[in-house]
Amino acid sequence: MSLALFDLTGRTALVTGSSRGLGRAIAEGLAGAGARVVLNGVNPARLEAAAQEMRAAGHEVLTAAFDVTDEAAIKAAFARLDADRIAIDILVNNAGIQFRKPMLELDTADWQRVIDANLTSAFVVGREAARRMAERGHGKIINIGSLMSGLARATVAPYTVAKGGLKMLTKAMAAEWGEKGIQANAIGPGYMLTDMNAALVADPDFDAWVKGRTPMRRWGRPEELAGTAIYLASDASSYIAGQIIYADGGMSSVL
Ligand code: GCO
Ligand code: CA
Repeated sequence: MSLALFDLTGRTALVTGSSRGLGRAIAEGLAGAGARVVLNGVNPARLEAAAQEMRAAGHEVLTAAFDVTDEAAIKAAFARLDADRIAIDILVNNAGIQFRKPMLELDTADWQRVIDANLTSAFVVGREAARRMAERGHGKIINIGSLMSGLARATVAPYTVAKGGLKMLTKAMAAEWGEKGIQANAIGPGYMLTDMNAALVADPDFDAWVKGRTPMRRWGRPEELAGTAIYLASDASSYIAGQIIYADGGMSSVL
């Protein structure tokens, strides 16, 4: 039965930045396919609330509160997972921030903050997960890039550069970790209806631009990433490595 290829029963997935937005939607999707999920965020209260909601829906949910820009906190979180004998089979590097300002006015500190949160975080968390996946000879890493992994828009340079970097980090992970049984791939969401984009959705001109520029003439819903996440997290993608799948309504493919 081909659908069994998508079954995540018995697997554990850590999704960074998963108390809300795309990360939460991806965690819900992976749980719906049978995975035990470890939610992550920096706000323990918001994290626990999300975990309770998912448990109420019948999912098996743990939480690991840490800041993805704090290497010591990341290492401590993995040490706790080790101590609790929780093996991470699937890592989704989703956590990230946005910061909109033209480069001529952009402080280097703000540039660095976005790069640290969106790109370096995926390397550090990815390395900690991969060290353990390599010992077991298998693992799935899914980096959440963006439409902007390949296309730039004015005023969001550090985000664009970080997302472009995530696409290449995915390929670097594939290059080094494929022989260890670890598959690294990426998802490139388009314009999604998330808190991060709330100001854009509320702007009639920007909303019109997105709808005009997107072949499917609409914003994406976070839950529309679940299927691609399940695919990349499951045996259905057993020979896929170093790829990015754009879930963007076609925006990155057309003028
Ligand atoms: C922006 C948006 C985008 C989206 C998404 C598009 O300011 O243009 O925040 O960056 O978040 O990444 O793919
Ligand atoms: Ca979000």
